Amino acid sequence: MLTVFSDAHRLHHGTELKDGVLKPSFEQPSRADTVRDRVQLVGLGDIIAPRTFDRACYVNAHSERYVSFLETAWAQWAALGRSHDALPLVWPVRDLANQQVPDFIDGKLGFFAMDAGSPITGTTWNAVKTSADIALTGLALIDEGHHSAFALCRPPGHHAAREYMGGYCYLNNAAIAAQQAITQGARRVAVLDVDFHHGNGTQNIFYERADVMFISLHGEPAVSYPYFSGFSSERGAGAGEGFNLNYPLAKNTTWATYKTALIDACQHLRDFATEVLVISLGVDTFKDDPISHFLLETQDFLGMGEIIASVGVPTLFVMEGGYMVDEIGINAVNVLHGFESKTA
Ligand code: SP5
Ligand code: ZN
Repeated sequence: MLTVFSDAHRLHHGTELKDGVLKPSFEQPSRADTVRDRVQLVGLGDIIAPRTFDRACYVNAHSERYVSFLETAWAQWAALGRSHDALPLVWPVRDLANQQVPDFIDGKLGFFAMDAGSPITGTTWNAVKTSADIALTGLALIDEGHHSAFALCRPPGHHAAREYMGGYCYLNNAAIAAQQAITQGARRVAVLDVDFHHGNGTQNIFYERADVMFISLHGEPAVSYPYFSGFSSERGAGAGEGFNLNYPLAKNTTWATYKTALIDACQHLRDFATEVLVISLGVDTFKDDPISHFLLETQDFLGMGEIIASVGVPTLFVMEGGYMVDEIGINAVNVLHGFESKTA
């Protein structure tokens, strides 16, 4: 399996509020480098650089004004003499939800963000754009006949919705790739999200679509970020009704329970007759992950890849979360090895 990777991810390293204190983010550059090192060590396959894509490929999954905001936010922030990470501090909740975009950067940041977990620095956009290009390059490989590819994206993407960032995510790499597959002629595409956190952004982007199915397995909203989405009652709307499936799972979920949900999800993907499968591959379901509370073991990730292979279609793996830096390389590559063991 080919891996698409770029050093440009190191241009993004920000801060986040942890227990009320601003600290270096859990989502740090060593994550992607650790996964890359593991890919190399076990000889998964060649590691290639991303191609560059037209801006229109991101505007397919996001709105024009949101992409423009991401491109220009730092310049507006820095013009005020600010040098620390740009972070929002007020949000358009419920009765404050006027849909007018403010002119001032502090208002813009709140309008286009779901939380304060996605800091913008002077070099963030460069890393974000390259991360999306990595996913699009992976999709191009699938289009050119590869049965699978690994888009080693960083920053991650699945919390980023059509018009907002959040949860360390800016552009939704998996959604951009899925939309690109549709744009290039696929009739049915699916995104299966195995990150510990609900893929609220991907759900948002495809909620009213019957041509892109979205399925997510994640920590139940009552006790898991992002708290406000991921309920099993969220099943899509309009033409998309029935094409969005959520599997919220309890705290301390182990492989036995997870596996049953995953097998069920994969049956839905086969029933849908998806032509291309995009996996939002987070490995923060690992038992020692510092911000999550599932109990998957390292060998369980092999089983995860084997079950995903049972869908039997060309599959693009897109890196999302996973914060136990020592283990994320082993766990992510185990999924890929498990997949290959059932497809070679
Ligand atoms: C892509 C991805 O995995 N994003 C995750 C974003 C999670 N952000 C909020 C984390 C809050 C964690 N607080 C838990 C404290 C545990 N001691
Ligand atoms: Zn996650």
